[in-house]
Order: sequence, then C-alpha cells, then structure tokens
Amino acid sequence: MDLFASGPERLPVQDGELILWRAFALPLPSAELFARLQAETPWRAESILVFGRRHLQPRLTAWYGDAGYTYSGLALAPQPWTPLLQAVRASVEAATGLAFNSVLLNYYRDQRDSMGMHSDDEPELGPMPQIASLSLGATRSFVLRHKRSGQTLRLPLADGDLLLMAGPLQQHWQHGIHKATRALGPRLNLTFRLIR
Ligand SMILES: O=C(O)CCC(=O)C(=O)O
Ligand SMILES: [Mn+2]
Repeated sequence: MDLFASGPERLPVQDGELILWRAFALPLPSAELFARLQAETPWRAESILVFGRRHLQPRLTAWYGDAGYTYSGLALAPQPWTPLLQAVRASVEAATGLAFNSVLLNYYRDQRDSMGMHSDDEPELGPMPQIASLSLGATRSFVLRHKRSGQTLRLPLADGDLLLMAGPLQQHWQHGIHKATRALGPRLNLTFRLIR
C-alpha cells in the first residue's frame, strides 16, 4: 500500500458535491504523464462563440471519446481513445466508481491562458453531470461562483489532484480558471465526462 496515497475529501459546498483526491494514484508518475500528453496530443486552438462573435480560446484543447459533443457552439469531432488515456481513465473510474466515455484535455501554456466561467450543463451530460477533473503541472486556482448568491470559492488544484463535480453543482454554480498575474508554468487538465 502507498503510504502517501490519500483517500478522497468531501469539500463542504451547498447545492452540489465536490470530492477531491489530493495526489491521486495515477498509472504512471505524473511528470511522465504530463510530458507524454504535452508531446503526443494533437493540440488545437479552437474558436468559440461569445455573444455571437468568434474568438480564439485562450488555451489549447483536444477531445477524445466515443461520441460527438457540442461545447459553446463548437462541434468537436472526438479523437479515438489512446492506450495512455484509456489507462488514466481506468484509474479515474476505479477511484470514483463511475464510467466515462469521453475526455476533454485543456492545455494552459502559462499564466495568460484561462477558461471563462461556465457550467458544464449541456443536455447530453444529463441532469446531474458527474465530471472528474485531473490536474497536472502548475497549480492553478479553480474558481467556483454560486449563480444565485454570488458566493465565490477558490480551490488550488495541484499536480496529480483529481476533483469530482457531482450532484446539482452544474445547475447552481459556474466554474473557471482565471488568468494569473505571476509567471506560471504549463498546466494540463483532463475532464472525464459521460455523454448520454
Ligand atoms: O482546467 C480546469 O480545471 C477546468 C476545466 C473545465 O472546467 C472544463 O474543461 O470544462
Ligand atoms: Mn468545466
């Protein structure tokens, strides 16, 4: 048994569930996984529709899975699963007890890359999406904002952290990654989803 592997921690949050595994047990060392994903992924700078205008997303992305998916007006054709991503998916499924058929990879090249506040509430994710988010590389602050009360939570996500978002969280909260002001190295984030 790995003495440093820790069990999950349920974070106290209203109107949703957040479960965090710090230093999640991966099938290979996190630095090796980071280097392989950074080098082997066909990263794309996608454009996104914001209030009717096309902009380049301030990060690179790649989409893998069994099914198509629409994200803010952008139809992505998924790449087929790689053996590496299947191995990571298996470890995430074993820890969470959930099944996932797709994964979105986000590559934040430095502190200038970001993700706007949003909810992962597309109809094909079902009424209470369960999304497992694995972070690699630089620590970035994951920001959550309650839609009604405006309550804001900041959760630093470090290398090897796995965060499960579940329950009615996507109905009641938005989340995102803000730009940072101090210099930061690259970060990868993998969000495993089940598309119905
Ligand atoms: O990078 C992150 O931690 C968040 C990613 C995210 O929210 C998404 O892919 O929908
Ligand atoms: Mn999201």
